[in-house]
Amino acid sequence: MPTPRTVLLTGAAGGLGTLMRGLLPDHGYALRLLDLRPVDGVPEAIVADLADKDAVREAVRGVDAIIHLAGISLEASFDKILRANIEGTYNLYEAARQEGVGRVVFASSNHAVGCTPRPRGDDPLIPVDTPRRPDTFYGLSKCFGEDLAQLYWDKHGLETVSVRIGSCFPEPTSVRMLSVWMSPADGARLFHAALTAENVGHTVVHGSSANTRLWWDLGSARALGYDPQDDSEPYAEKLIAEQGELDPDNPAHACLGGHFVTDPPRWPY
Ligand code: NAI
Ligand code: 15L
Repeated sequence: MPTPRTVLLTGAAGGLGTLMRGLLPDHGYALRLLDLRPVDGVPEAIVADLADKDAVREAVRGVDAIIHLAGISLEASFDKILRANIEGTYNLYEAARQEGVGRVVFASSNHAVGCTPRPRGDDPLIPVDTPRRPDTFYGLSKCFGEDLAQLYWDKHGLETVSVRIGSCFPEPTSVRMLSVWMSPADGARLFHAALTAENVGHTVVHGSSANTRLWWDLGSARALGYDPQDDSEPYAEKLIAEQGELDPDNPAHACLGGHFVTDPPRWPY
């Protein structure tokens, strides 16, 4: 696939979208932005709901690739998740197929496999082919997105890299995040690798930095050319002093998905 240059970034007004808008142009991309909400300071950004099939089709027309971040990013009622994450992602893939877009980078989540026990001691890292164990309807919608990506590759030759993102924020803010944190700069490196690697078909990767306390295997991400440069360890001493080590008897600390397993944060809208 030729190196993509014009990339549609959905969810551009959100936290990760805002970080990526700042970083991806340095990797050579011209971004077309879409979100349900206006994007601060970017009047030309497309304001559209993924439910609007015509608007979505127009938005994908002429782009080389799509980074799909838009959707509900926390737990919500099944009805809301169905509309935004399941039907919305379907609408985007269908538009991409119709318009001949060759590659999608899909923001999946650790919560697609959030009920997987976290490694302890010398346990092996969680492999990327670990069975799906969603911890929420939100995580379930990410399982759907990954399967949709597989369907569109097998049936239509539309390639996807599904990135099971850990926690991509400027800094880790919890002891759990020390294991799943992806620095924004590593996030941009991983998205760049996902956009440019050859012959990805549908590839699932874990999305994090090269953390000392890593819980999962980064092999399939590295195979795309991803070379993470960051590690959460410099934040460890302060976070552990404030919050304590993970408690082996606390169910909210037992699994990859952390507190999403026991008490997931809710989408506020
Ligand atoms: P966010 O909630 O800050 O941003 C999501 C954006 O999607 C919002 O700006 C919202 O307006 C937009 N959106 C929601 N429904 C929409 C619809 N129907 N049509 C168009 N736009 C819609 O979330 P964040 O943190 O930026 O995450 C971005 C993506 O990455 C999400 O898909 C999330 O599930 C995924 N992800 C993020 C992680 C992180 O650490 N930030 C971790 C794992 C996955
Ligand atoms: C996610 O999937 C959420 O979208 C994000 O807000 C974080 O909570 C992240 O997972 C996490 O697990 O820390």
